[in-house]
Amino acid sequence: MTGKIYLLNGPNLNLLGQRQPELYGADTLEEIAARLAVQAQAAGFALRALQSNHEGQLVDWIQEARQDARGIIINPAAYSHTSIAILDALYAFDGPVIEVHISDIHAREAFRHHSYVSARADEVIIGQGTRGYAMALEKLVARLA
Ligand code: CA2
Repeated sequence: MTGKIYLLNGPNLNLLGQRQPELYGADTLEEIAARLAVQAQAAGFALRALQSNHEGQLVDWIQEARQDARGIIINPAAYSHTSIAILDALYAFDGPVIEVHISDIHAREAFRHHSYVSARADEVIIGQGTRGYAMALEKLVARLA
């Protein structure tokens, strides 16, 4: 097994571990990405971990992934609930896509219940806290095996 896996995180997730730990846990995004890089390497993959607060930047990275990555793990954050652009970019990507939400979006406000991205995601992990990212990587690696 070889190749690259993209870990994409959307708006405000750069604040993980700094605020709202009751909702999103105490781990920083850097800690999560470092753990996932080790887990990916053990499975024979390189991890490219990226975060942006900007929708177009996320679209650009998903387009880069078409040539550069075997699979994508994405937490689109608030763009999950609004972004057809991110959904369309993911439709242009051929590999497996796993969507992660740290919190249980179905137990929160009604506007968080629907994710546009889920229409393209091969699997969606919701409400498992930050360990949802490790679960997503496990599922992605299994699909790439
Ligand atoms: O549960 C998730 O992972 C979400 O994708 C997180 C998004 C939210 O808009 C989605 O509905 C569900 C928000 C991410 C904000 O992250 C913060 C982390 C720490 C402090 C403040 C915001």
